[in-house]
Amino acid sequence: MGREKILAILEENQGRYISGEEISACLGVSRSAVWKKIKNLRELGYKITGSPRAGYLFEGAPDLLYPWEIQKGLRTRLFGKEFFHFRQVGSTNLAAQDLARKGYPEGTVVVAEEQTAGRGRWKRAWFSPPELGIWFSLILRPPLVPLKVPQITLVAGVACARALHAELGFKPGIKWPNDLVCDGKKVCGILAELEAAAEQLNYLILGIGINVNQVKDDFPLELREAAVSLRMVAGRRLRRLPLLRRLLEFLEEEYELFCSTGFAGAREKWLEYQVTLGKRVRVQEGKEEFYGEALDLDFDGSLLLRLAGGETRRCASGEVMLCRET
Ligand code: BT5
Repeated sequence: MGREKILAILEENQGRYISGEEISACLGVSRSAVWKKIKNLRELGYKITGSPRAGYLFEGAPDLLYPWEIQKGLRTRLFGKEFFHFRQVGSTNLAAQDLARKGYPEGTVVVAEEQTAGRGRWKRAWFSPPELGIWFSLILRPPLVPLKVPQITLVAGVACARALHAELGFKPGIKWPNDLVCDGKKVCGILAELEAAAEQLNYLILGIGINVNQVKDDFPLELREAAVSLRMVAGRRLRRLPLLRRLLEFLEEEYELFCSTGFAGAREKWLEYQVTLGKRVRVQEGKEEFYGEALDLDFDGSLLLRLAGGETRRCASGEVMLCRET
């Protein structure tokens, strides 16, 4: 007996008691099999009250990112069809890498309620406390040369911004290349890691971390000024399940568009959400640091800057800090 079937019956009867007999008749299994399933669902966090006379009362599902919950009503062709869920993992990017090496297909998703060693770029740490954010990675196998990977991360930034905008009604900003910010504070980070041999891309892991339900005190001191959660912006607690569904839908749409028609479409949308251009910025590229004005996003995804001396400089990777306007 599948978990989905008993859940479907319980959900259909949400808010009213349904007897164990009725469930067992519907499913064609014994009452003790039903009882075991119910026990298992409760352990997974589902609220199901039992009464010896009346039967079972389904009162709600937990806001956990279980595959069978995400997949319910998920309108994607590929993304999220293979779906791994962890209560706790070191890094979803590393778990996804393992799966990619084992041959798991494009669109495979790894999600964790908590990461104990969440990673940012350049070996920085990503703070990923239990059940308060969406920490996930996607396996991609794009037909592209490794050189185009920075464009995919920009495309992912656009997809996330559009998904949050559509689902929550407010518009996050994109800071080059692909941090999402609200009121100047970081709400989402994206980390792309790839394995390539010569000019051939084997796979790309796209890791995305979104702060959803933290309140200010949930952030460690060193992040309190620079980080924010969607809840802090929206002013209410949010359900993560519909958000993750939306993210996967927008990611698939933008990714397919990018693979079939190139970067131009995403670039236009990036420009609609960006908060970097026209600003004075400090750029750190390796050991080099320079100041300038962010002028434009080039057609290959690089940032074009006008340096203090007047010359133009292209920045393909690096860290951009917006300077405070005085
Ligand atoms: C990023 O790096 O922004 C990429 C973050 C990617 C995280 C996802 S979660 C799922 C997947 N699995 C992983 O292990 N990682 C990916 P970067 O631009 O280097 O930013 C890192 C910096 O952001 C840190 O040095 C902190 O200053 C700050 N930071 C750390 N945790 C944060 C959080 N939860 N919210 C906002 N800022 C944070």
